[in-house]
Amino acid sequence: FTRGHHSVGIVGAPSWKGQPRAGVEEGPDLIRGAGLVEKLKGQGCTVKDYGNVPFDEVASDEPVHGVKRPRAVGRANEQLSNAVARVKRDGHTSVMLGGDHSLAIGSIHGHASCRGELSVVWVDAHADINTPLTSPTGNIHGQPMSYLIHELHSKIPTIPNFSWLTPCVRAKDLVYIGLRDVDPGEHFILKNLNIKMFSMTEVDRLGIAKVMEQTCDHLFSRGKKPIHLSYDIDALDPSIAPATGTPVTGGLTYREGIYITELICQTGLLSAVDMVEVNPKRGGSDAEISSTVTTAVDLLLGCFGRVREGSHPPDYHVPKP
Ligand code: EXY
Ligand code: MN
Ligand code: MN
Repeated sequence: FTRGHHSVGIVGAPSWKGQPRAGVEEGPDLIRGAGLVEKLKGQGCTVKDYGNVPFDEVASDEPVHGVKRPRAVGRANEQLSNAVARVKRDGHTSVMLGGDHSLAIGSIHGHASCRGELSVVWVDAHADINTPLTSPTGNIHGQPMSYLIHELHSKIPTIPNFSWLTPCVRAKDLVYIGLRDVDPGEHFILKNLNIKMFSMTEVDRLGIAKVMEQTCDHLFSRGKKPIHLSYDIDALDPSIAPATGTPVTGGLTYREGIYITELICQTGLLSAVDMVEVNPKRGGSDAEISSTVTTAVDLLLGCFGRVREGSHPPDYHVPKP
């Protein structure tokens, strides 16, 4: 009674080390606590929760090439890649609950290790494509796409605990939606590699329906690959999702955010989702935290068949008096 039957495997990735603000490691349990599993089952999904990845402790972790906490983030992503690969081998659509957005490195790598070439839809206020050497902050959550893109491989220095990682995404298979805070080095990379992007300007100009139409046209023009949707909650406007580490005003509305998930679901190609950067410690009140977490859950429900017009089981009939 939803669009198709979905088998979902959930992996929690409670790590904050790709950025400096504590609290984002509480994301996975908060999103579960808001009833994610029950609600997915309620809309007809089969769900297996694989629990949280038990990330290894890393003793000393001095910056390298300006990159902060490289060893912890590198090792966590190696562990996460293995966890996501297992979910994919078991035949589920993977749902990775972050944690900060550096965890997309392991999630996408693990996904690609099982499914080969992917389309990546990156919904975010930020492009997260700084190399270690263009990064203004050294925070790896602003860098994950640069480690994953083939075309940037020669620009990435050797970082400890990242030797397991090989690039697995082509620049032409990546689409951004929601951008409004892009660093100069990132902008150069996006333009130079001709990466498809729909900044908030294009969302304003075209409307979200055309943005999704053109996203699908772009991704499907060279054949259909499994889709990896990497959803940063800060893509949404801070009025709806304020509890996040790097909020940027002028973001997606709740309806635009949900529409993206409905259309991605309709492609039938969704193979993995990340939901990242929910940070309760950045919420100013319980209401702000709960609006952020509820939105994260609603976006995930949209990925797996929830439609706003409502739905009914195939055998439904109106009772006779
Ligand atoms: N572009 C900035 C940096 O590289 O540090 C800010 C990145 C924020 C990243 C958030 C997760 O999307
Ligand atoms: Mn991000
Ligand atoms: Mn972001």
